[in-house]
Formats: sequence, structure tokens, C-alpha cells
Amino acid sequence: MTNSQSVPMMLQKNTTLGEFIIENQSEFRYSSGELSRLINSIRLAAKVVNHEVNKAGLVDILGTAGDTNVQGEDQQKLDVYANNAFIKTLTNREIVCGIASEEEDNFITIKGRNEQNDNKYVVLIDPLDGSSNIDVNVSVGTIFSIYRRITEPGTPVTLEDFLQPGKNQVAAGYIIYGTSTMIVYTTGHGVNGFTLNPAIGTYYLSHPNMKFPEDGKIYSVNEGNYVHFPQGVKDYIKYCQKEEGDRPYTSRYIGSLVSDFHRNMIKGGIYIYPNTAKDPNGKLRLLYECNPMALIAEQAGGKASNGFQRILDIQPTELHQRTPFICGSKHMVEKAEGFMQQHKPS
Ligand code: AHM
Ligand code: MG
Repeated sequence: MTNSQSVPMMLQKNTTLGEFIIENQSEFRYSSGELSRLINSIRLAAKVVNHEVNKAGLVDILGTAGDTNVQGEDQQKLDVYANNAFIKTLTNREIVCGIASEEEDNFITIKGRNEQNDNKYVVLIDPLDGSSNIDVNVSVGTIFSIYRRITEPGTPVTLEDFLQPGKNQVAAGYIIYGTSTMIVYTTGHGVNGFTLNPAIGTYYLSHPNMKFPEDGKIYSVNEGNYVHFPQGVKDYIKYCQKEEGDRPYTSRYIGSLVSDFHRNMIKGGIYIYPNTAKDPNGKLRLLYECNPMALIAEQAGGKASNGFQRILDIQPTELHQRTPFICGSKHMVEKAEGFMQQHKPS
């Protein structure tokens, strides 16, 4: 994936997501309409999940996980619900050849009607990220990542199709279920954000050509783990807190990657989830969380690294691989990397 090029785009604010997808279809490298249909189905599944997330506070009234609802169906936890909603939509529409989800141990092979699947794309998804925030009415999100398969269309997908470095992504995005619901995504030509008008169920282009400010004043990290952080991260946090120039910076941590990232992209900031003594590779998953957010960050002029290496260059070896993650405004990430370098493990 190369950096954004200038392509004609329909960037008027009253453009709907549906119109935008059609208008910009020709910008995809392998334009056959398949990727457009795929993003369309994600848009649809996101509406279904949004509807369910919005009623989360009613769960205690309507029934909890393990109960049966009025239609006689089992009530599901929201993350399970979101997982099923995305998998079902993508499977029913026969639009991809494989799906990997943070909620599933193994990838799923999608068979076509005649047992053969000629679709070219695989999707990797974190259906409901930050789901521990659901119980307390705080924003959560969905993160998705799309690759062209490596193996021949018509044959079953293999692990190799999913274990591609993030720079191979053809598209990535997130849905934020916040005070309003938004889809933010990139196909490698910049980043655009669409806000759902819940009254009519339509997403409108509200944030065209989103850009990370190069500098920022917000740092987002779970400081409760401070004593376990690598020395480079500790030093960077102390730098953020120091009274000098435009510092101290403001600390803001929601504990929901999509929400923290979204705020930092709009206002300027850095998100850090480092490795700790307990979790030597950090907590976040390379394929479902870090790669898609890294592509969006780079397409918006930001940066994403594990402290020593560009996230999008990492060659994954496992589906559920974890990585330390430093992401946000370019100059802030570079500064943090500088502190990491001073304590590089030999
Ligand atoms: P999840 O996929 O289990 O929801 O975990 C990912 C989430 C991120 O959204 C968030 O930034 C992070 O975990 C918070 O972790 P912690 O509570 O350790 O700070
Ligand atoms: Mg997650």
C-alpha cells in the first residue's frame, strides 16, 4: 500500500456513504465492484450492531446473557452478537472467501454455492472492541481489515491469506458507537468519516479527508500499569508530564481503542499500549486491531509503530499475534520512538 495519491473524490458533506462508495469505486486498484459490495455489507452489519449496542442499557430489563427473549431466542452477549452479525452478513452475501475474527479461534472458510468460491477478498475483524465498556455506557467500536487473497480464487483459503503484513491491506476501517455512530475507513486514498443519521438509517459524509495533526497535546495510556512499562515508555510519559514549552500534555484514556484513536486523530494525540513484564508482546492484536488502525493512521498523516518497527511492516506468524502499539500524531510517535531507542533491548 502506497501513501495517498490525489484522486477525484466526491467530498461534499451531504454525500451518503452509498453514493460515496459508488463514486469512488474506480480508485480501487482491482476495480470489479467486489470491494465496494464488501464495504457495503460492512455498512449494513454495522447498522444492525449499532441498533443492538444502543439498547445495551435495557439488557437488565429485557433479559441477560443466558436468558431467552420474547421470540424464544437466546439472549447473547453483545460481543457474541456483533461477531455473529458481521459473519452472517458477509457469509450470506457471498462476498468474501474467508473471515478471521478476534472472537474465533480459527479462520472461517466461506464456501460458494457450488462449493467453489471465486471471491478475492478476506476480512479480519474485531467485532466489538473495548466491550468491557458496554456495561457502563461508554463508547465501543468495530475494527475491520481487508486483504486480497494470496492463494488462487476457487481454492479454499489458507492461513497464508490471513498472515499478510499490514501494508498489504486494501482497505481498513472502524465503526465507533459513540454519542453518534460513525464509520471511518480508507481504501488507501485518504481517510473519510461518515455519521449515521439514525432517523433514516443513512450514513452521511461528515468528516472528509481526515488528518492527524502532526503534533498533539494528548497522551492515552493505561498508567495503572506504569511500574511494569519498559523504561522508554516510562521516560516518554515523564516527558509528557514535564512542565516545559507546550507541556504538560493532557492525559485521556477511555480504554476503548477506537474511541481513544478517534479523539486523538481529530485533536492530535498519541495512544500507547506497551509490552509489560506480564505481557511481553502487549495486549492488542496485530491483525484485528493494530494493522487496521495503523493503515488509517498513516493514511491520515499519522504514524504507528511497535516502538522500533513500523506496524505495517511486521510479518505476522499467528492469527492472534499481539504487539506493543504506539500510534497517533507523527511527531509524538517519533518522540516516543526516540525514548524507546535509548533503551533498545540488545
Ligand atoms: P478487547 O479486544 O478485549 O476489548 O481489548 C482491547 C481493548 C482496547 O480497546 C483498549 O484500548 C484496551 O483493550 C484497554 O485495555 P486495558 O483495560 O488493559 O487498559
Ligand atoms: Mg479488541
